[in-house]
Amino acid sequence: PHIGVFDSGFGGLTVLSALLKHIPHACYTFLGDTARLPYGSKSRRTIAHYASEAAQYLVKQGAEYLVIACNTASALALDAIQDAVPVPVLGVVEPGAIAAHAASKTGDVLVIATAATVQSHAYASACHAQGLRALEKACPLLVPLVEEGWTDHPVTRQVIDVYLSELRAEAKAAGLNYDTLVLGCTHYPLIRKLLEQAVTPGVRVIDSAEATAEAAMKLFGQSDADKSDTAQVRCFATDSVEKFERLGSRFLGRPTGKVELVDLGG
Ligand code: DGN
Repeated sequence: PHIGVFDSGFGGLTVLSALLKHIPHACYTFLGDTARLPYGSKSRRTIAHYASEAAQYLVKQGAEYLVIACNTASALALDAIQDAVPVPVLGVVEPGAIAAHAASKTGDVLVIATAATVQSHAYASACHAQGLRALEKACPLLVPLVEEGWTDHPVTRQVIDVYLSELRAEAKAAGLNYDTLVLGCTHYPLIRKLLEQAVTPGVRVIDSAEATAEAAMKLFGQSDADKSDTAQVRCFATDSVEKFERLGSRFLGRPTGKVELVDLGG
């Protein structure tokens, strides 16, 4: 299959990395809207407009399926994107909630994400739809720390400790008996180990990138019509291709290859 993968920047390469593990024979076109990021500070209307344009571009490139590899765009604009293109569209929020449901015994989960994702309460709604209670917390300092490459750094450990101790206090006040923590941001898989070390022992960590790749495999990874041994990956960005190439390989876990510049207009 030809799978289009979209993010506001290059963080979604963690989702592409998980997709490559689960559906290794596919052809992937990744588009990062680096000229217009961050989406987190923009309105739902603008995010829907930008993300729909990007989705249409990927379909024009031949994508038969789309993965919205950005929590913010999935949380605020999934319906608009689905209306804008004629192909199946999968976001990262619902698979994260379904994986949390499978992991949690107590039915109470915690979600960490960017401020925009938390404000939308998309994870809380998706978790409620699974019969879970969810408490969400914005951890805005984690994205810049990961982009700085501080993925195994004492400052990042300290920041995580502060956020998680606040979250523990909020969960206690809300009477939650949580046993699962959902990573609701594309950047967090890079600090998964640090987060796992910082959570209360016994709490399961769910990565929505992994969960999305598993969902994608069930939805559109079964076709072996055009099975080849190696995946093809093509990356496009709307700006800053050098930064994309430089930082992107850390998120993808391998070199991104040459990133092509694209102008979406609008
Ligand atoms: N891709 C965004 C997300 O998953 O929410 C994080 C990046 C950002 O906020 N700049």
